[in-house]
Amino acid sequence: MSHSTNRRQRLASILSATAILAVGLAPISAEAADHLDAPTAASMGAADINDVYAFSTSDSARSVFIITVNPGAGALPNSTEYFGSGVEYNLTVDTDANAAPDITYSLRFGNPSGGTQDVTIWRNGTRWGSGMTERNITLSGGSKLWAGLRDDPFFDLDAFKGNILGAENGRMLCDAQKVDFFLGLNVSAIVLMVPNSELGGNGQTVGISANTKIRKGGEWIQADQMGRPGISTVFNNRLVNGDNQVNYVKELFNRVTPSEQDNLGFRKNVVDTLIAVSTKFGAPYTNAQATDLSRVLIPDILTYETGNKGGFLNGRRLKDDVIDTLLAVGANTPGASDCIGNDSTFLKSFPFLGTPN
Ligand SMILES: [Ca+2]
Ligand SMILES: [Ca+2]
Ligand SMILES: [Ca+2]
Ligand SMILES: [Ca+2]
Repeated sequence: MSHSTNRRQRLASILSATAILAVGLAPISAEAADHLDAPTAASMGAADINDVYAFSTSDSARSVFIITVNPGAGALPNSTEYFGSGVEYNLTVDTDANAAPDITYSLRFGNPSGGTQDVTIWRNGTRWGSGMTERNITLSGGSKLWAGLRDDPFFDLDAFKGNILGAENGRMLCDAQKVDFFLGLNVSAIVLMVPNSELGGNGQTVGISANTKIRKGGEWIQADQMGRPGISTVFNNRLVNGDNQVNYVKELFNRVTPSEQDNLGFRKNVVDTLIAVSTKFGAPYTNAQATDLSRVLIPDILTYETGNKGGFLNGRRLKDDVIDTLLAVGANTPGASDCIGNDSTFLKSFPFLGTPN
């Protein structure tokens, strides 16, 4: 398939999604790792976290954290190619396994001007550095920041949602279409690289989570949050919440902190989904097995051992096929796959993400 044909098909697919989003008649079929995961987040791409990554550099000396926002940046409705100037972007690190942040990196952006934006980063409330998007920013202590437009490293969740969760999008695992919805689309990305000494040294297990906040009535209100990929999308679903409740549940998930999730019933959603999906695959989990797994998945925090290059579930590398992993876990079926793999070419060095499409 030529590049231009591919491009046209992509645009056709985007246009049909646009129509769905515009009229709001059908469930959004494109919600992915955490792209477009709830109505409020989907209505403002700049505050809609798509994915969170945490991985080791090849020399195991530094750790890289990435947050992507703006699903289909500039191509899908409600998204732009810029960060929101009224949005706070936070990446939190829990260093003592109590699900409460010990380090918070916060970023804010100025209005776009000439294709770039001013960016400022704070560490635990203290201003750490500033610069411009689309270029490297050197921070004290050997850390580095980059923010700007990049290729979306995520690959598909459409078939998982259709086949497994009954999202009525007509997709089946490994079907003939193999629509990789976010192929050829961009995101706005924040890339922060820190020496492992910043996180307590090598071999430290830390918990990573991201959230966005928007300014409303003089206060910062949390608009989105995520840790591991697909947790809200996969486990807060129609199957276990019903059509009427599902959006309420997804909105609530985005507004609370990870440590509040268990008490609010989100772990029960995980247990119920694990049992329903594994039963569908003829390999049903017992209640005890599903409960054990739910204690790993909630609170929704991406655990990562510094210096460990193993990849998901240890942190998350850009190329990791996290949807296949979630499928295998959900279906209690090792090796299960949606037959869609990584579609991006990554840089070998900072800022690692592929160049924009
Ligand atoms: Ca999101
Ligand atoms: Ca903590
Ligand atoms: Ca979310
Ligand atoms: Ca896959």
